[in-house]
Amino acid sequence: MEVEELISNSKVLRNWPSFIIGLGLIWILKNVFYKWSRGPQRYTLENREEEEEDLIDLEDLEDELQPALEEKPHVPFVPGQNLNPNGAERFYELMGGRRSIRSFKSHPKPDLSIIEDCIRAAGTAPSGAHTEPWTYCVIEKPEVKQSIREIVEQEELINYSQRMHKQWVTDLRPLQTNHIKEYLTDAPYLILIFKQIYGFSEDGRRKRHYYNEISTSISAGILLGALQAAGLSSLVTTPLNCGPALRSLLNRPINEKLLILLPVGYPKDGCTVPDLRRKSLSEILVTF
Ligand code: IYR
Repeated sequence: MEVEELISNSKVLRNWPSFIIGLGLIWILKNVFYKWSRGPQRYTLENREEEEEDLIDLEDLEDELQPALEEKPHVPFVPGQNLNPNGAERFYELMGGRRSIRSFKSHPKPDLSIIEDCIRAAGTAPSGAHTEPWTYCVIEKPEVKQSIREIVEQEELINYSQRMHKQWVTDLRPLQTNHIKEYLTDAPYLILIFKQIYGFSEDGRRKRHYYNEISTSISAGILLGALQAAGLSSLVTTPLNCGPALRSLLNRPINEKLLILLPVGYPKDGCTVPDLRRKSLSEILVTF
């Protein structure tokens, strides 16, 4: 009885619908005012980054703005020689033969100089404002590969059993993958590709790295082409949740985020791959 009396006496409780509408209006007005007082949102490329930790506040000292590159006269362009009129067709044939493999043999171990040449090729990639925001870590020491495998397998077990949606695990069934990653210790080389979300200028100040993920991905694509041209096989992996642990294992700085972990080498004898087909040209090309 007392509670009912309290309710009928309380103006707030009796008029709860108007009270809630009032609160809603205040909230809407507050947001409108906040947006208006902040002025137009400046588009910074850092805003595009998905990971929250990527959002970096680089101070702009407007009166001291200098380009990161030296401002100097342009030089004549030397066009690439198209030595081979069938170059594109031959390149397609080369890349058409590329497959991701999950079974590598440890021997023979390709010469490190071949890997270096491939990474040199990857380093020719275009990048936002020519910032070249990539770091390639090449691992050949068995004990480092073993530590990487332990980190990845531990996370992948959780990924497969808890983090990945059931549909995702189901979609992967035809690829016959699981959390056991023998290739991480079998492959003679692991290349860990890091995107640098920002860099440093000579005076130690932070430097913006525009489109760092796209730039590093283009560079990684060129690496795949170079490895294929060198007769080497590779597997593009993006192990979920392993980036920070792998970065600390390799003592890489905080501005570097793992993008791709790429085992490289030769396929084991009897290595098999999923029976896949690629989209035809008409499925991927639209002309106007
Ligand atoms: N990273 C896991 C799962 C995986 C995810 C995708 I998407 C693939 O194309 C293949 C595997 C793994 O490497 O097993």
